[in-house]
Parts: sequence; structure tokens; C-alpha cells
Amino acid sequence: MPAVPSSRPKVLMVSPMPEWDIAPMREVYDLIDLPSDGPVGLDAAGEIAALVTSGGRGADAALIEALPALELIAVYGVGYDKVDLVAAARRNVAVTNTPDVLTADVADMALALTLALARRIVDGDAFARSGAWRNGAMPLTGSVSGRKVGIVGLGRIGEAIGRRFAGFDTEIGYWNRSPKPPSAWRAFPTPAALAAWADILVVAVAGGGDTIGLVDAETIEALGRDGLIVNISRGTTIDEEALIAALESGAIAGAGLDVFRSEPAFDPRFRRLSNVVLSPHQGSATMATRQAMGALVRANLAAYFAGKDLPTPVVRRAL
Ligand code: 8YV
Repeated sequence: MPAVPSSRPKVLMVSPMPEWDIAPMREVYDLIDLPSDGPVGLDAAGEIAALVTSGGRGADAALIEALPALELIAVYGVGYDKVDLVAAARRNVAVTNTPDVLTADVADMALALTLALARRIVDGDAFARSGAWRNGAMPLTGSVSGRKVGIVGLGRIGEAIGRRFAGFDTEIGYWNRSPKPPSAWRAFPTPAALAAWADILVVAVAGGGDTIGLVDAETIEALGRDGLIVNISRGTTIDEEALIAALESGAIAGAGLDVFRSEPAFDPRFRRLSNVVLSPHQGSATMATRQAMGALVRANLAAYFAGKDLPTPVVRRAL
């Protein structure tokens, strides 16, 4: 018997999502996985009105152009730097993301990396496990409390990071592209000026073309030999070559990194450095947050297919 064409909306899954999102989505939509060689061989390409993608994968111009019926790109993440917004606008495609629900966990990760780095938690764990402790104490570490923390990018996540650091009796400074209302936190005119003042530089700025290499060699060197750098934003926001050079030469003391220029196959030189704490892009990766992110992706899809206002649009469709 020939297959009866389905009248359910077709949704292209560009990146995998947890089963707790897939199962309810499968009840309503025909989910189509993007083939590993791209959209070219997709039979249903002309019927796909919405796609779901991760922050890391996004949707490039070739994918957008290959889907003539596309009207919605739902990003499972707050960062939409990998979505080609120009191509999306050209085709009048709406874009949604998952802001707010991940702010707390990503901010927590910035603190976790800072503490792990300064207090050498990972080294301490290895030291205790190896039995080395029996032969003497581990070398002393550095404080976080009372230090000067500079935040690059004072958006929702940057502010949440600042609030957390305030609990550590730190002085807080920041650089932000646009001015912020006056507060007890000190504003700096450039990332380099902020780094020259700070002991710990936390990068929380959005990714994308505007911020590639924003934390450059000058900024990294300005931090100084005792300086620590923590990145929970995107690998692109720091000049990674300059960062590796500074870590190798001791121009800065260390780095806590949740993101890398190339993920997951990050630069192997990081693995050889003893002054880094590496995290495999775990900022939003808790059960509760991933469930909330998935719910928001599903809410955006549902609203789109019902013709209602999108709950968390980055870009709306022009009518
Ligand atoms: C996710 C992220 O790792 O929100 C973002 O921009 O980078 C992360 O929360 C990713 O999008 C989940 O797939």
C-alpha cells in the first residue's frame, strides 16, 4: 500500500535533543533528522517550515536556502551566533532562542571554574587520589574572595555572574558595549583597561561577528602574571592563539574554559597545560535547565504553528 502523506507539520532536527523533548514533539510533528551530508538529499525539504538547532550548530545560509518553506529557526540555546541572520532575514525566517532559563546555571559555571582554577580543585582531587598527600601537603593556592573581578559583557549572564561574585566580597568592574545605569560596579572603557585593573577576567559577552577576538593579546597581557581568565561565552570571543601563548609563557596565571574556538575537537595544546581547567561546554548542561530550554523550544514551535506570538523571538517574521 502506498504511504499516506502525513498532514502533520514537518520539523527538521539539525541537532539532537533529549528524549524528554523528542517524545512530546513526535506526538505533534513529523521530526526529520538532518542527514549527515546536509539537506541536499532531503525529500521533504520543500515541506519543512521549522527547524530546531543548537547554539553550537546554528543554521548557515546553505541550510536556510535549501529549505524553501522554512519560516522558523528555533535555537536550543541562548546564543544564536551560528545562525546566519542575514540569510534568515532575506528569506523572512523568524529566529527564537532560550534566554533567561539558563542564566543561573551558566553564571554558576563561571564561579565554579573560577574557584576550581584559583583553588586548584582538580589538582587537589588528583593529589588526594594518588596518595601523594601522605608525603606532604599540596602547594598553596590563590584566593578568590577579596579579589578584583572584571566582567566582559554585562548582559543577563554577566550581571548574574557579578551578583554571585559580590557574595565573595570581591570588587566588581565591567566592560559593556553600551552604557549601563550607574552602580557600585565600576565601568571601564575597554576590555584591556578592565583587564589591567582586574585579577580575574570573566568573559560573558555574546558570540558572533562583532566579538570575534574581542579579548585580544593586549587584553590578555594586561591581566598580568597573577591574572586568571574564565570564559563561559563562546570560544570565538578570545584570541585563542594569544591565550595559549600567554598560558604557555606564564604571562597570565591560568584559564578556566567552558568554550573553545573549535568544539568538541579543541586545540590539543590546552591538554598539555597544567594551568587550565577545561570543561566540555557544560554551562547550561543541568537537567533542570535543559528541561526548561526544551520546553521553551517546544513553546516557540507550538506558538508558530498556532499562528500566535513567539514567546522568545530574536527576530520576528515581517508580515
Ligand atoms: C548549549 C549554549 O550548550 O545557550 C547557549 O548558547 O551554548 C548552550 O546553552 C547549547 O546551545 C545546547 O545545545
